[in-house]
Amino acid sequence: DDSSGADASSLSEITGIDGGAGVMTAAQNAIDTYGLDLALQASSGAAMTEALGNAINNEDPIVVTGWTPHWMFATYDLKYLDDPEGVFGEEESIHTFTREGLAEDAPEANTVLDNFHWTEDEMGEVMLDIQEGTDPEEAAANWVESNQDRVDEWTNGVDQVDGETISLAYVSWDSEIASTNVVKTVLESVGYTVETASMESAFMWTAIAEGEQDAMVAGWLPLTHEAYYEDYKDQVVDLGPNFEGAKTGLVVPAYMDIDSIEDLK
Ligand code: PBE
Repeated sequence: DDSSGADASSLSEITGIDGGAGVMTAAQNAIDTYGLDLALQASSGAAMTEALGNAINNEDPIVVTGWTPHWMFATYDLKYLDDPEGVFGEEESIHTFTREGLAEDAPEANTVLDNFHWTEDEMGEVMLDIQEGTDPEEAAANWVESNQDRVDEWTNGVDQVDGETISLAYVSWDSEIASTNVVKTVLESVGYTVETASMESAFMWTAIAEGEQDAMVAGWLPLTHEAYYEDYKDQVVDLGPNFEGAKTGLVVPAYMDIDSIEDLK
């Protein structure tokens, strides 16, 4: 039987990402709620996708903490496991947050950040380019150059500035590497000097709340970053969604013999 390698019963762990990610909290909730005899293995987004690629090469069973938007759905044949208990929530939106006072201190940047909004296909182009080996800043610059109409919507009515600095915090998740670099490129095109800083999830939220960083485009709501949002919502400014239709969950290769988180029991 050559399908035995895809047998979920031989799984001992969920291949996770960084411990501060909301999808990790949800995955632990799934283990508890469904009574799964699986360990949640923390690593990083890059290590998770590497493990996924290796498993797929061998048609081995694997279950990962996944999310959309992500290039892995374009590269591999994957499926989300059904979540009848709703542990991973419903559809999510990715929100842009700034520190308090940015609208007064840097109104042009604030307008660009407020206008920034894109689709799964658009983000997907940048993500795939990076995945195929292009440097993130270069992939963002290429995308901006070939999507000038879209970028014009975000910079409409924005005056050029004279090199003022804007800092953007992000976490090195593939989706956020793409969005943060695109926003950086667009802010540079209106004259800002943009510094990006990659950090853990919790630090990203505190850096905005404490005004150490100006903005981030990586706030997943309502569920994924709920705990961070509850802690900091009075100290940050929510500019609303920059992406709608995001999702998190447990993801497996399509060749696996299961369809629901319940089948992991
Ligand atoms: N993610 C990607 C993040 C938000 C962006 C789903 C891995 C998280 O779980 O916190």
